[in-house]
Amino acid sequence: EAGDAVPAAQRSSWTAFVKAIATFTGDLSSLTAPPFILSPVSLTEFPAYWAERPDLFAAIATASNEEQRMLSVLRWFIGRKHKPDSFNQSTLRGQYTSRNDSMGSEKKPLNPVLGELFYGYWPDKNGRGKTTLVVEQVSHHPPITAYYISNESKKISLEGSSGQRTSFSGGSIIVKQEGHAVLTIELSDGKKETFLITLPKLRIDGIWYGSPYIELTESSYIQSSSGYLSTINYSGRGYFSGKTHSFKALVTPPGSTSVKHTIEGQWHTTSKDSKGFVFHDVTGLKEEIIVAPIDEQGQWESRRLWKLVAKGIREGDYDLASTEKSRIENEQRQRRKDESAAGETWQLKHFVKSDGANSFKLARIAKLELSGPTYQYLGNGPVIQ
Ligand code: CLR
Repeated sequence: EAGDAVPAAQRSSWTAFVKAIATFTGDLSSLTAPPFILSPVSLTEFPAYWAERPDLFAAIATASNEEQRMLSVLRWFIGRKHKPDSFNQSTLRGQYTSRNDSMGSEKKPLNPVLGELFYGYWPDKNGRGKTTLVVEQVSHHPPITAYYISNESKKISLEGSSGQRTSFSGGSIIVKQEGHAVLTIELSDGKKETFLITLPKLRIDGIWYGSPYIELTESSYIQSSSGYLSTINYSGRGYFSGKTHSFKALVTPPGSTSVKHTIEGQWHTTSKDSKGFVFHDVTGLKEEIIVAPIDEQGQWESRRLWKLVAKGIREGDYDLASTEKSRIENEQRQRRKDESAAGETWQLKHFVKSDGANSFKLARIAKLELSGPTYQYLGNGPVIQ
């Protein structure tokens, strides 16, 4: 039944919202949605999903050769074999199903303002080194979020940006992701190995019932400068395995199309390699990022900026949430007006737009298509203790 998962009092507003999405093209974030579907978390926090397994991120740097490094990048991307005493999470599970885990369904995140920042870190434990995150909202129309994650002691970093183009088809929201990420490792001989990571296409299903969830579709790629390539094919219920969140990853060596490793499974739980060994298992815990206490954060830092909106959403005080949200949006509009009157433009703090030469070089190896602008980190993030 339509709106089954929607609180009775919000059904008509949900129906109106769904109708609006169906006839809308462009930036979904600007549509007003009923309260039950709102998340108190801004999109600037999402890049943290890349490193909620900081041990796996660090492990890439210590893998023994090109082939093992490709497999460890893939394992960090999809997840890792379960050990009872370790935390388990993959970038995919974090990015695409964690709101279902924590809030019961996919939700509408807060739409970041231009210049919004998110800083945090995962502490050094068991010699894995400290991992730090710097995020900046580098564009508002269209929304683009740039991020830089690094573990200096392991000489490994991830730099990328994320934007989305949305459309509506067959009752689902289709999200084409723009942008990509580049993972860089400095090897012991000082040489660099880089990995271009492209982003999958999303389909948001379950809209009609008011319980949206993400299904990944088509393929994404990880291209190493060593020549190793991982092709990850996604499918959902009713496709080749019939199970939700299914994937099949194929790893090919440099200059060859003959598949050397095949990994198959469900990215939110487990998978096996072609010999039947468990490749990953993410049914356990993750490790949340540590951020400064809200009252010590700067005025552009996400949790401080959205503090009262988030409080309103969490506590069901939607008047507070919407008054505060309007206040922030009006303040932004005024700021843009003042800037154009003064002939000025907003200055980014940690990133500059770049030509993405390195990304395009990697993309050419497997003829991958890249979309969206590329941003480069300036190396000037704060040190948070
Ligand atoms: C942002 C980049 C992350 C992965 C990711 C996960 C969920 C996506 C989000 C991205 C972009 C915004 C998104 C969201 C799911 C729902 C939300 C598409 C790609 C839209 C704007 C909200 C639609 C409202 C429904 C929930 C009804 O690495």
